[in-house]
Amino acid sequence: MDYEQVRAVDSAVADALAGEDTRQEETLAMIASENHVSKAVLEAQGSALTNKYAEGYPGKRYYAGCEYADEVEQLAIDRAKELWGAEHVNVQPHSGTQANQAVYFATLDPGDKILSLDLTHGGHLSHGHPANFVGQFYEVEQYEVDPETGYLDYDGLAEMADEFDPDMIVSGYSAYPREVEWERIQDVADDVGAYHLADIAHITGLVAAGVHQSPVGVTDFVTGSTHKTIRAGRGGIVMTSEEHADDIDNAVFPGGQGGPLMHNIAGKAVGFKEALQPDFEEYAQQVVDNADVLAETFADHGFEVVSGGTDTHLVLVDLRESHPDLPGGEAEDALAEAGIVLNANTVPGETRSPFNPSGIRAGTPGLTTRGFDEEATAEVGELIYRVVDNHDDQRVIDEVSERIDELCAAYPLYE
Ligand code: DSN
Repeated sequence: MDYEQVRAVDSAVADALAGEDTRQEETLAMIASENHVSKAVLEAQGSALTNKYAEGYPGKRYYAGCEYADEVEQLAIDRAKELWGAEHVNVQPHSGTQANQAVYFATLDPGDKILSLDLTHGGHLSHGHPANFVGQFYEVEQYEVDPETGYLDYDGLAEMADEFDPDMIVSGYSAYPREVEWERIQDVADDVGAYHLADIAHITGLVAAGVHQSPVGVTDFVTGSTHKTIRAGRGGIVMTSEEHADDIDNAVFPGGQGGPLMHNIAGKAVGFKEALQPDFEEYAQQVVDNADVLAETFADHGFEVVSGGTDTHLVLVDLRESHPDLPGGEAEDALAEAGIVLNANTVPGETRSPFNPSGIRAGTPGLTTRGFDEEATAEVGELIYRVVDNHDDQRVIDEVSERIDELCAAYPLYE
């Protein structure tokens, strides 16, 4: 985009926006939680709906002039119901964390007990980290993955639930590469009489496309964000049954938010329509196929891949075996210099600081949106290994950077 209007008012912001466009075009976005939305979603998010207050819900607003806001929000709701097969959907949460907040607020009292996965094992801040409001308002215990296999320890989770007697069990993760067996966790929740929240923020698109099993209709609540594998722009979503519909709607508004971000809800509506097209299933399958190839390539070169592979869109590498002196943050920096943007990540059994942990996390949603297939992704896997293995060799970083430039030009983003 040329940002002509912005430039006329504010050249500093116009320069930064143009710089970001170029950065996204000329580097590979491999942060597993990121993706690239279509120009249609961008346009909807940049629309005049940003001006509109629409507190309330379609047909029942606290402001006049909501006829188009109603139309857009109802379309987003109806399309989400069709995509995920949910009885009730709330599309107003500003983010995945605020979607989780709504579920806690609807179901728990301060001091109630939450059982969730530890952050360093793949959980999310909003599942109960002490620095997050969840860790401070509720009593939280955390389960872990099996240190040997990297898979969820379902039996350990059941034992912990038995002892801790939680009011809420949280499943769904930020850095867990394997398929989640929602029904096994639901059985545990049933046994101890706890609610079950499945946070599918990372895998919304995979679930919608049927390439990962769905928790909808299995767990009490499903939350997600709308800008990751589903490509519908920034925001959050809550799905539940009719039984909990009013409680969730009241917890989102007025419980936790004021006016909904109607321009973002327009983006969600457009992105959901795109995801309802037949080619979205192909996209989601390709995301998983590409991640599988990436994991294989890493393993072939000697990286320790957590859990030995992936069933999803992400691959987690524990660098401690192959590169014991290289913290994830330094690997992240060297890769960024070469044009491969991913993030350092904690790994199960983490021994370093969360600010400079022992692993790196790589995702394929962004590459796949650009059109990368398995062959192209395997090449990226090799380039990643090369940079990590030669992180202090500027010549190698420059060579890889040149190849990344070629790949970005061959798979353009916004033509
Ligand atoms: N912070 C995001 C991630 O990178 O996984 C999740 O919200």
